[in-house]
Amino acid sequence: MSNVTLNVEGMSCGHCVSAVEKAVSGVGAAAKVDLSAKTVAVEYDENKVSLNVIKEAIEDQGYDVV
Ligand SMILES: [Cu+2]
Repeated sequence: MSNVTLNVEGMSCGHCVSAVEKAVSGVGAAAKVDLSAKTVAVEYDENKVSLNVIKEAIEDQGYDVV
């Protein structure tokens, strides 16, 4: 398992949190959003999903991974 914390711009409320967490779980990873820190801690199995796919899933929801 890999753990990476991403800085994500554009998240502002609980709806954003669930959108991001749902998007990440949709590609087979787990996400924990810290709204005030603007971070998303992701945990994933690098044999199953790449970090790029996770980033794209978040960006597809309209947020910027910086
Ligand atoms: Cu929101």
